Amino acid sequence: MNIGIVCYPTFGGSGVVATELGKALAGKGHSVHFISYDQPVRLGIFNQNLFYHEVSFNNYPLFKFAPYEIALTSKIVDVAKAHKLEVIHVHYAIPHAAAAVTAKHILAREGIDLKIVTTLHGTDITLVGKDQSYEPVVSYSLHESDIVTAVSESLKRDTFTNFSYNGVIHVIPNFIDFNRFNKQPKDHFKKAIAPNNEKILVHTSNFRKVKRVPDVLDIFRKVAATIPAKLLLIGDGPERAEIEEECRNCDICSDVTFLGKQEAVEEILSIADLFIIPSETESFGLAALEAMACEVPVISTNTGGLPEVNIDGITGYTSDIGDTEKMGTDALKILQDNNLVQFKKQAKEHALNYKLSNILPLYEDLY
Ligand code: GMT
Repeated sequence: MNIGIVCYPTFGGSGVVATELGKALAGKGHSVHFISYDQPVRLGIFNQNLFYHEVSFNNYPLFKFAPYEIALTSKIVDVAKAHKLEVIHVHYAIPHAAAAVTAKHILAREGIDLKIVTTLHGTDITLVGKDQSYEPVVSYSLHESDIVTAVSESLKRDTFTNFSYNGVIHVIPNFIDFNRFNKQPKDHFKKAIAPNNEKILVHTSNFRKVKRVPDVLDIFRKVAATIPAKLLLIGDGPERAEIEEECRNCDICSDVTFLGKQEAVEEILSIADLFIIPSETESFGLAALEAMACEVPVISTNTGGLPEVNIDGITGYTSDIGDTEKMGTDALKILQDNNLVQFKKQAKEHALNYKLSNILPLYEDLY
């Protein structure tokens, strides 16, 4: 098939899922055309079936805000006509779904039938999308999409609660490419991070408020007060500078390392003992699943789709938002040597349910 994929090109989960999906579809012989304002970060491979079309536009002094959605719509129309797209699959509703709907209507006037698949990822529904400034357009775009999918049961419920949409929502969870996310520990790297065999705790995020990164430090402080431990913080975002500054002046400073944005997260996860994700809301928690694939148990909140991914007492533990006391206690429980091996095994076992070969056919069936 000829498939267009619209996504954010950044490190965020929706862009990663869209890119990995596109690469897998190309691997199965589909022609896949990415449309975005930048080359998606994980696209960096050559494949004869993969194409990238950049949305570019002329700015003009009159515009306070450059009209990206219009430029995106025109690019979808152009690529759909030139490459005979049958489906346009948009990841993250805002503004991608609305652009696809307008493109579909434009093409219909020329007798071209472009089908829309809209995949909801999280904040497009739970935080940003439900705001009055977006809700009517998102609801309309869902109605006009041919297929709507959500990455968890929780996100499906949130969509029905927050939007005037009563159509079908297919739940297709995110997936893992085990060729990449597999425990491959590099001893020299582990030695450099934890020279005295300290336990290694990891957190990955875009350092937005919703991720509650200060809770990660709180949990780590509790762990480090009892056992020798190191904390690695991966990613970057608006909250990082302030948190890093605070951390520089605190008691655990020498055991905490801010690594910034990293391409090869699997290498870091491969030496980790525990992953921490104490988010306020998380529709799925792909970062947690990537950790579990590398045999890393998870301490998470019990919000949104997290309990679907992190099974309480099996792959780790879940707690109420902000209950860092319990999260610290649970972290220590997991890190006890006689428990850790079992938790690691169970984390990997559950992650295997989300292997790419289980999930890819679900999307292909919908197309
Ligand atoms: O976490 C973010 O805010 C980024 C966002 C995105 O769209 O890139 O992540 C959302 O989509 C991911 C992929 O489906 C999910 O794993 C994340 O849980 C979800 N984030 C939230 O719901 C906060």
